[in-house]
Amino acid sequence: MTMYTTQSTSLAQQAIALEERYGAHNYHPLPVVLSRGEGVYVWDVNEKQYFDFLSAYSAVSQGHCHPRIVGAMIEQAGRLTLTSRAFYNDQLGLCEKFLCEYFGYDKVLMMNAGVEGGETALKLTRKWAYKIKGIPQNEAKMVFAEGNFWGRTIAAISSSNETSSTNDFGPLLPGYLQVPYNDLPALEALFKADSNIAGFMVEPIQGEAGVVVPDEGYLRGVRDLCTKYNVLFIADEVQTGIGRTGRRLACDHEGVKPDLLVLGKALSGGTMPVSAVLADDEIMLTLKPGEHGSTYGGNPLACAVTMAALNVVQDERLAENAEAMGQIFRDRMNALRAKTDLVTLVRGKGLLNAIVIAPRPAFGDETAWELCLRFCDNGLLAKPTHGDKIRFAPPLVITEEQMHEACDIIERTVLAF
Ligand code: IF1
Repeated sequence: MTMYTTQSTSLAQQAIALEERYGAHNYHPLPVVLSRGEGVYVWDVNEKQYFDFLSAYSAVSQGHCHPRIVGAMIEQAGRLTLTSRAFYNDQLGLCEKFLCEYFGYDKVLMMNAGVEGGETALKLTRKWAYKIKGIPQNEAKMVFAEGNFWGRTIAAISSSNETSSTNDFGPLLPGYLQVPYNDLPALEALFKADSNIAGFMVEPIQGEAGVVVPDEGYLRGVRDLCTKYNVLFIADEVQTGIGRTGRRLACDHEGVKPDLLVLGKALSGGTMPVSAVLADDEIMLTLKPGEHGSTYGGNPLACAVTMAALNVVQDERLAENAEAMGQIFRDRMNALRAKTDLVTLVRGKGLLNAIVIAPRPAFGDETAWELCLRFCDNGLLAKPTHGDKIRFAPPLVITEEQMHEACDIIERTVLAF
C-alpha cells in the first residue's frame, strides 16, 4: 500500500514515533499530526491547512476553538473548576435549568464521557423498572438495535454485535436483547414476548454503523410501541443531537420525545468531556442521594462551557445551517456518483453524511482508507467507518463557499482515483 508522505518533517515523525513508543495502540490514525484548529479548518505541524470533515466524530460542531466557548472556559477556569457534588456551586443549577428548558425535560443528570451518559440512562431505566414498572428484582431486560454503538465500557460493548468491540472482553453483561434496526414488527414482537423489558436504547441515526438512516416513521413507531408496552424509549443523541442532523435533535425530525435523552460530544463544543441524561421526574426521582455520581460530573467549568456551547448553536442557527449545507453536500455527492462507479451510495441527514465506496481491485477492503489518505493529501480530513463507508461530518459553522470548496476536493480526488 503506498503510504502518502502527508507528514514529511521530522517534527511530525517525532510526534508519531512518541505515540507509537509510549501510547497504547488502540487506534490507527491517518498519518497527519495536527497542531491548530479554527472553525472548519485544522493545520498540521507543517502549517498545511485541512478541512476537518470528521469534527472529532461530531464533537466539534461549533467549529474548532470557538471564541465564545473558549472565552467562557477561560473565564470560569480562572475562578472555580471543580467542587465535587459534596457541595453546591453557582454554575450547576444555572446549567441544569438551561438544559431542561432547552430540551424540555423536568430534570438532568450531568456526567462526562458520552458512554457515562449511556450507563446513567441504563441505571435509571433499571431503577424505574423495579421501583415504578414493578419488574421483579434483577429481571429487567434492555433492548438494543443491531449495529448500535454507544461507547467502550463493558456495559456498552455488551450490547454490541461487533466482534471487534467484544472479542476477549467477556464475560459480557446479561439481561440484554437485540433487535434489527429500523424494524418495528420485530421490536413489537420482542415487547409482546417479554413483560420484563425495561427500556429500548437506540440511535435516531446509527453513526458508527455507517450513518444508517431509518425509514421515515421509524422513530414515531418506536415512540408508540414504547408507550403501548410501557417500555422506556432512550434516545442516544450523543452523535446525532445538538443540530448535527439539521434539527435541535434528530428525534425532532419526527416530533417524538424520548423518555430519556442522552447527550454528549458537541454539548461542550469540543473543549472537554461533558455528557447529560434528561428525563422527567417519574424516572429521574427514582435515584436517591448516593446512588449514582461522578467526581467531575456537572463541574462548574463543564457547566459554563456547556451553556456557551448551546448558546452558540442557538444564536448562530447551526441546526438550520446544517440542514442547508447538508443538502448541498448530498446534491454534490449524488452528482459525483453519476460520474463514477467508485461511489455507490450517498446517505445522511443535515451534516451527518456518508458515502459508500465500491472496492477497487488494487486496494480491496483498503479502498476507502486509501481514498482518505488522498483526501488528506488534498487538504480534507475524513475517515472510513466499517470498511467501505466514509463519514463526512464537518463543523456546523461551514459556509456555502467552504462547502463547495470541500466538495471540489472530494470530487477531484475521487475522479482521479
Ligand atoms: C471511539 C465510533 C463514532 C457515539 C454514540 C455514545 C458514544 C459515542 C452514538 C460514547 C462515541 C465515538 C467514540 C470514539 C469514536 C466515535 C465513534 F466510531 F466509535 F463509533 F462517533 F461513531 N453514543 N462515539 O457515537 O461517547 O464515551 O466516546 O464520549 O471510541 O473511537 P464517548
